[in-house]
Amino acid sequence: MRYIWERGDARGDRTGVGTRSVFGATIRFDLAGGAMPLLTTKRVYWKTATRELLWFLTGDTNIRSLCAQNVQIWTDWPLDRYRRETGAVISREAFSQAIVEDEAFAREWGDLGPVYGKQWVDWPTYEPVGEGLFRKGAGVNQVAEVVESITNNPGSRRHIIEGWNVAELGSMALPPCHKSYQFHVADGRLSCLLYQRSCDLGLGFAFNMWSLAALTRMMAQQCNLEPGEAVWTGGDVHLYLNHAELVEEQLSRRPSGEAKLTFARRPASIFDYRIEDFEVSGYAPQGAISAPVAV
Ligand code: THF
Repeated sequence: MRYIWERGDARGDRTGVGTRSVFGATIRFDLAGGAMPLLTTKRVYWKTATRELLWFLTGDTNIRSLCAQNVQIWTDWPLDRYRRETGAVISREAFSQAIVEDEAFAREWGDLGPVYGKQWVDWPTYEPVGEGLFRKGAGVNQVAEVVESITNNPGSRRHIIEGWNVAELGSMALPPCHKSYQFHVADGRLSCLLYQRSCDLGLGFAFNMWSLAALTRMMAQQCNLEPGEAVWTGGDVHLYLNHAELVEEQLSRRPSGEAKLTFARRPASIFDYRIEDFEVSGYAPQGAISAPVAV
């Protein structure tokens, strides 16, 4: 964070906020013994991040079920579109409430397009039915296939879950940031490498790193393997210029505590985890710091 803040390249960006950024960075974190990469120099709402991960695994791309759990991390994008297209003056709270209470409204305004969940568990396929004609084939459940391949062919170098569906990028509210997960088995341990094309180090990173580790732990549990390493690689890794307070405050703090994750049970499949299954101990972070998200 200090390196990027002091030495990163100044770059304009899509959101207009402006960033300091480095291109290409890697972090390795050993998950042995249940250790989790959970930032301690600010409080990270790991349950929110976990609810997001569980939502991806359901294949849902509508924010309605997130809003119903008061998870608002995706609300700003549909809200922005609603305001732009209708000219309505509406608070985030009122918009989120309308999404929860009004199913038709949620259908019209709450969907993000074919983002993570859709690609992870229902990547579309097409079958030729005649000269230049295609019909929709069965979707590919990449997550289920990776559980299968890790179990039956652990040595494979193709345990990949990909979010970057080139043909569908245009209909997504936002193209995937954490776009590619590759799993790896060695010595009875399961590791995972995430390639994230773009990383908001001030806000999203803590969530993305937690989710990478949580997904790796869930996969390991399902495949009867020990947790290995969570390897995170970022493309454009940046700090938004309006995160100055967050950055200065975090850099002035000392890390405290060490989070560990245990599972309350072994769910029947990778798709059956509930928030109650995640038990975190030893997490003793410093206070939360709020910062605006660039939309
Ligand atoms: N866009 C930007 N600019 N940053 C991101 O981190 C980001 N994401 C997702 C998609 N686009 C992005 C959305 N994920 C928060 C956390 C994750 C997000 C978006 C926002 C956030 O505001 N976190 C606060 C509050 C959490 C809460 O509401 O409880 C925090 O303090 O951590 C990266 O995947």
